[in-house]
Amino acid sequence: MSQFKFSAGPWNLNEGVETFGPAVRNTVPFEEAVKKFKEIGISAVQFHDDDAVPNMNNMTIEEIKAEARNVKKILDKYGMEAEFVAPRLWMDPHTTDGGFTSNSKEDYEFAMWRAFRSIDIAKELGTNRIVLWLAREGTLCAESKNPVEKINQLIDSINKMLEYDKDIHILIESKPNEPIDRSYCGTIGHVMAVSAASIDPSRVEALLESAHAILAGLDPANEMAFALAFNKLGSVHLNDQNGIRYDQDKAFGSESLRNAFNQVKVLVENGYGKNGEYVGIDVKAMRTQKQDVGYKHLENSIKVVKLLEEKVAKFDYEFQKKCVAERDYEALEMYVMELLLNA
Ligand code: XUL
Ligand code: MN
Repeated sequence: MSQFKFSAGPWNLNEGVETFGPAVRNTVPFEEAVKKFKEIGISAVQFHDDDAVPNMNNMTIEEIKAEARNVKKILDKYGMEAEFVAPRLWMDPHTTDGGFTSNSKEDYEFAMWRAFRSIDIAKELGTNRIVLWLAREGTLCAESKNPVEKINQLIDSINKMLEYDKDIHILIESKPNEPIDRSYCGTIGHVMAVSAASIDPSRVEALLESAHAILAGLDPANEMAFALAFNKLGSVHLNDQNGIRYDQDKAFGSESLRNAFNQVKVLVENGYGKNGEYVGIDVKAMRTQKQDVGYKHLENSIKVVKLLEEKVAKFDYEFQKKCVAERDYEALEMYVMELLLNA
C-alpha cells in the first residue's frame, strides 16, 4: 500500500537508443503501455504533446483536439488519468537553438504554438498541468545569447501561457545541463524566482527530478523541500543517478538509498499528494534489459517508494529529538543507517 498516486510517461518504456547505439527493444504501442502501467499500480500517464498527438505540426487545432479526445477514450477505458502535457521542444528542426529563448523569431513563435497546443491537448485529456522541461533553453556557446534578455523572454512566454488559459498551471522541471551546456533554469531556486516574476505566481510551480538535482550537485530532498516551503511542489520525477555525469534516470533508490529515503520522508512529512499531486516515476530501463522485462525499472521504483514509506512510518521522531537536544548527530546518522539496513 502507498499513500501516493503514481504516474509515468510512455517514454519510460524506452527502446534503449543512446548516443553510441541503436534501439534494442521494440516500441510498446500506446494502449499496451497504458494497460501495463495500470497493472503495475500507476494511475496516471505523463504526456509530451506529440506522445498524445503524433504529427501535430501538420494538423489544425480542431484536428489536434479531436485526436486528444481519442487518447482520452483510451485512458478512460483503463480508468487512467492524464497527469500533465509537456511540449516536446527539443526534437524539432524549429527548436535546434531552443524555443522560448531562441534567437529566431520564427522558431520562438513555433515554440509558443506548441505551448498553446499543449494546453489545448491538456484540457481535452482532463488535466490543467503543463510541464516545461526547458531542454534547450540556454546555450551551447555561452556568447550566442544575451542571458538577461533571454531569461526575460522566458518569463514573457510563461505569462502568455498563463493568459491563454486562466486555469492552467505551469510546472517548470529544472535541469542544469544536457542537452544544453548552460541552462537558464538549473535548480528549484531558479524556478521559484521565475514563478515570483510571473503574472500569477500561484500558477507557476516546480517539478523536481531526483537525477536533475544530483546533476546540479544538489540534494534532491532539499530541492523538494525548497519548493514545498513555497507551497509550489507541483510534481516530482523520482529516479536515481550515479554522480555528475550523463543523465541516467536509474531506478529510484538504486544508487543512494539514504537520499531516496529522505525524498520519501520530505514528501510524507509535508502531506505531498493531498492536493492531487502525483509521484511521477521518470526512469529509463537499462539498455541491457530484454523486451519482456523492459518495465521492471518502473515496478522496482514503485516498490522502493513503498518500502521507504514503511521506513518513514517507523522513523523514531522521539529519538531524533533526543539526538538533536544532545547535538549527537553521529547517533542520529547511525540510527538512520540501521533503520535502512534493518539492523
Ligand atoms: C528529461 C526529462 C524529461 C521530462 C519530460 O531529462 O526528465 O523526460 O521529464 O519532458
Ligand atoms: Mn523528468
